[in-house]
Amino acid sequence: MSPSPAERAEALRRQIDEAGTAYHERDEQLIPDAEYDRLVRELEALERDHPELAVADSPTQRVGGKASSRFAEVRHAVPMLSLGNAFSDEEVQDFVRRISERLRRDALYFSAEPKLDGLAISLRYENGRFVQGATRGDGSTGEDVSANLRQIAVIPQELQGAGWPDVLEVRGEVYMARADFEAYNAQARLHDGKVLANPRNAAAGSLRQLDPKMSARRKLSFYAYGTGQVEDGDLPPTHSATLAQLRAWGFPVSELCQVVEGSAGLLAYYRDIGERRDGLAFDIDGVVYKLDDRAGQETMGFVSRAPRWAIAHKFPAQEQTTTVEAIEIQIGRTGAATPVARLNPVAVAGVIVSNATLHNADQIQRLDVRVGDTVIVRRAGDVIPEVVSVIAERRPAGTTPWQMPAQCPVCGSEIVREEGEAVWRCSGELSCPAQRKEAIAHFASRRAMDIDGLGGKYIETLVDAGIVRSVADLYRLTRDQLLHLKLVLDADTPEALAAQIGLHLPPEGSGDYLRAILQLDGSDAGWRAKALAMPTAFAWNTRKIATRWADNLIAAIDASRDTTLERLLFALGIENVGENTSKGLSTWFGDLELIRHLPWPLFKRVPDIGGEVARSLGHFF
Ligand code: 9MJ
Repeated sequence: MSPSPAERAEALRRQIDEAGTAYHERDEQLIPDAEYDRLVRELEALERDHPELAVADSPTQRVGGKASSRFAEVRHAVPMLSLGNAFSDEEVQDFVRRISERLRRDALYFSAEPKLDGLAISLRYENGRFVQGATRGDGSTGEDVSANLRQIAVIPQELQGAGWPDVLEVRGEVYMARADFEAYNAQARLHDGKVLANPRNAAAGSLRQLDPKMSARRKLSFYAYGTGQVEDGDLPPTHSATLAQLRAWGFPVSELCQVVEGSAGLLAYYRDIGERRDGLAFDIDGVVYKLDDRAGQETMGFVSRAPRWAIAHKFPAQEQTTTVEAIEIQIGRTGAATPVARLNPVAVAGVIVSNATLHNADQIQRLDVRVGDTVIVRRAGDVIPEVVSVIAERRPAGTTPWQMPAQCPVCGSEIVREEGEAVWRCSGELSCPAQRKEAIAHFASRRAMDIDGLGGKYIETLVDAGIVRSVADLYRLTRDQLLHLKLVLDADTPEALAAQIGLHLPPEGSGDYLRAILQLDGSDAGWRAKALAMPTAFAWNTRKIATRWADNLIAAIDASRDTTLERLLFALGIENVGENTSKGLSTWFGDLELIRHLPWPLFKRVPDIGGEVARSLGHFF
């Protein structure tokens, strides 16, 4: 039975409160922001449809968390509000239409700003001196974090220029730049291993450190985006001019702030910033639009917790929750064993994600990811999706910590870790089919031997069928072998394959049909080998395409015989030998035979080649 609206509202309030308290008071993230937003919206809709369910202490009526008791309380003379959210173009158009109707104006100008993902704070200046800084808290009462804010270099202690009001509260976001976050974690890994989950938690956590010295260890930044109390003095009549004034008084204001017209201008800004997002120095989770003129803002006023003249337009969530179905090992070219989480497929920012990297065994241990866990996965730009954290509250009973298997799942060789190294490796080297496939793919890649057309799936089959064991075997492939390979692999159903190789399939459902299909079962390398050897009568067009591919590939392999020493050395995939080292070796020695027979310590004579690279070369040859 589905819950009644009252029960559902109660459950939503509990979930939202739990997540909100953890987030605002313990800097802990129980669920991704997108899921939090979704729960709040569901509750809002429910309270709209059933006004009798709306209660005064509902999370829909509140802003942020309540002040925690460790710091002195600060009452905000002007409340610190939060922003309503828009998730679609239509919601942005509605926002603009509401203002247009209320103000009876067609041309509307907005200040469009990046929405930083940090911690909102208010800075109080009296007669040009910084006197107090506070967090937002519940919007009316926050925490006095002045001592920690004084550690932030970009926050002025004294205002520059002249003409500031006697009392001026400047509001903005404290955040940690991505580079500072990475640098902090790199240090933490070397020392106590206490790495921070993301830049937002890093910023929030350090502002709420009781010891300002701890706070100072983490490099925080600040952008101003508004004002609070203003007494005995005036600010310019528009938001954009106010930002310019704040900049002149010494506050950092984002260069990305821009004045645009109407919903078309807002949406164009949204797309532009969305495209630049991955390249920014800091995390943003959307953009903010604010009606530019203050008179219009005053007419629009507020609804319970947010101004009617501003809205946050969120980017599609880059994080989602899902469950871990399995943790498997992927073996790379140099044998590195990377654990990969197989996930219950989930859409993240418009792409279905079913695998996420766990980076290495240390990372798994740190996150304590287990099969069956509910996890937060993140996909940002072109990077491989990753598991960010585990939602401990949702762990089912009976799970066990994950352990690196002792043997390579592909070849059965021991998986080992060298002293002081983070990565575990399959010790099978080129006897491991996984490493062999990767080595061959690297050999054929564009910057190496540039053998165009030899994609991963062909290499996979050639290695599985035992036709190619080493890169040397590529040079023994015949046109007919490649032709058959292509025909077999490109057939995507048993029927198509059967037709291509001239096999008559018995009626579907009969035992003979099953036996015939089993012979064709793509999961068994054996059938491929069989099919490769089968004399056939092919559909003419398929054959023509396959023939052209095979001819081109044979030509590309042939052409690669005539390459440079530098490319060949790089193509061999010797550990620690990249393009630069290959170039150095090639210039220095000029001859493969010489390199092959050189006693390894002599490699150290080459500029930029150290002991480790020299040993790798010695080991390889
Ligand atoms: C952020 N987070 O970057 C506001 N914000 O304005 C910007 N937040 C805001 N503006 C009024 N750029 C309340 C919050």
